Amino acid sequence: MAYSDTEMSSRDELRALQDERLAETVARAYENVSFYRNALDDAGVSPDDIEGVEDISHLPFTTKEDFRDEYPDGMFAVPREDIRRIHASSGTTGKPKIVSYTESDLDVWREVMARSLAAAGVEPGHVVQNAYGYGLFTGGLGFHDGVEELGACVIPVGGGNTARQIDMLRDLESDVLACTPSYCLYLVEAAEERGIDPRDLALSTVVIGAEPFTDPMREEIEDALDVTAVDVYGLSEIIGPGVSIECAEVQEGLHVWEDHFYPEIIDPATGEVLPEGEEGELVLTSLTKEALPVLRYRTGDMTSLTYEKCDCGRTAVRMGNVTGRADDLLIVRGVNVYPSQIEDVMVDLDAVAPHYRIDLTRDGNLDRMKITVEYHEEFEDSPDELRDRIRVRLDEILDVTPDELEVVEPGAIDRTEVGKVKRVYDHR
Ligand code: DLL
Repeated sequence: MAYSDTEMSSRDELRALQDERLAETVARAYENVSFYRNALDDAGVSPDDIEGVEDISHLPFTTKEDFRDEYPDGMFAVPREDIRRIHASSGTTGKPKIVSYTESDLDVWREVMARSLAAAGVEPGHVVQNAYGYGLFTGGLGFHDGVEELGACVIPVGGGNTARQIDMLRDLESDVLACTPSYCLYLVEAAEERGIDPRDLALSTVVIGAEPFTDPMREEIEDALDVTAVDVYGLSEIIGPGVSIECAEVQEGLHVWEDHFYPEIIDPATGEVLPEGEEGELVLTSLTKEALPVLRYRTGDMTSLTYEKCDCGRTAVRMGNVTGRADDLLIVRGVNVYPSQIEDVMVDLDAVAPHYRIDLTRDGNLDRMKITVEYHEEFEDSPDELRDRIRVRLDEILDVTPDELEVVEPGAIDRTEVGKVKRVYDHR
């Protein structure tokens, strides 16, 4: 069931709202943020040139580097006293990106998160166990506020604390679990170790996001817990979780809340806008943000868009699941490899557990790729034979074969209890 009427508004109504909001956002950013004023002046664009989304491609892109260069608050568009909250997103390198919210921004966030949860099938009265990290990460508080806004009950367990987490799931009969896909799989294992069959838990839905996962990984989660696993997407620079989500009814693509965030897909190499259906880098523009308006932000996330009507009745455009980022690309001996390609073939095999790591090293001038993967608890054949099977499948899809492929016993690969999982270790 839709949370708000806006979700069903006609494409024409939506477009009119976007046109109006984009023009306002550009004017506000130009007036209040010297970074945007300079960027638009350099591009020879005046805010008056932007009458609606039709004109958006005249605007320059904003990048992660811009956020870092403007650290800590160079991108803020309101005075300090109007800011009610600050979050930060720490990348693997460099300074964190600092993001801020006015009261009105927090209202928008609560609204889009409540819509997202409703789309995932969460209802007032449900108990939602929130295992996203609280603190500077946007996951914890973003979900927390959305659950309360929807009128459901939130258990703010946060990340980690796995033993207590499992007790809560069992004793409080949580209906919904919100966490990263990798942590969800870890909870399954930890429950089994404690003699609890995860399928006996009351859970009906898990809302997974914050990191990429492939379809076989999702199937593992759905099977192990007997739930519907719904993909939620978002990023701190735009708001946090709640930029888009799958509807539980159809689960084919994530509805982008387009009255607040305008999506485009570009060719990451040329910056050219790509037509509907083509895969490229997602670019997002905030349409209502006050504290931190963001124009044409290059997310680095690879996906595509479809405007086809969804059977759930929501009119918002859908983006495909993000299985990788433009900068995930590994170049091994000159050949392009995406980690998601490797995950897709390996995890699809029943004998393989959804835990793996990829290590890249350099031997003289030569790149070496090692893949380590776990076999499933129930797997009883020889790991050597499994290794040969995986190798054949990898050979079919990759243009470069791993130099080493190790099949290890269940539990041998380190698990991530807090934060986002890391699967690729580039030691080169
Ligand atoms: O991860 C916000 C979030 C919290 C989303 C909880 C969903 C659930 P950041 O830490 O700023 O924000 O990281 C944003 O994470 O650009 C993607 O690369 C990745 N990401 C987020 N959601 C998904 C998803 C939060 N559903 C970055 N699938 C984004 C794949 C995702 N990648």
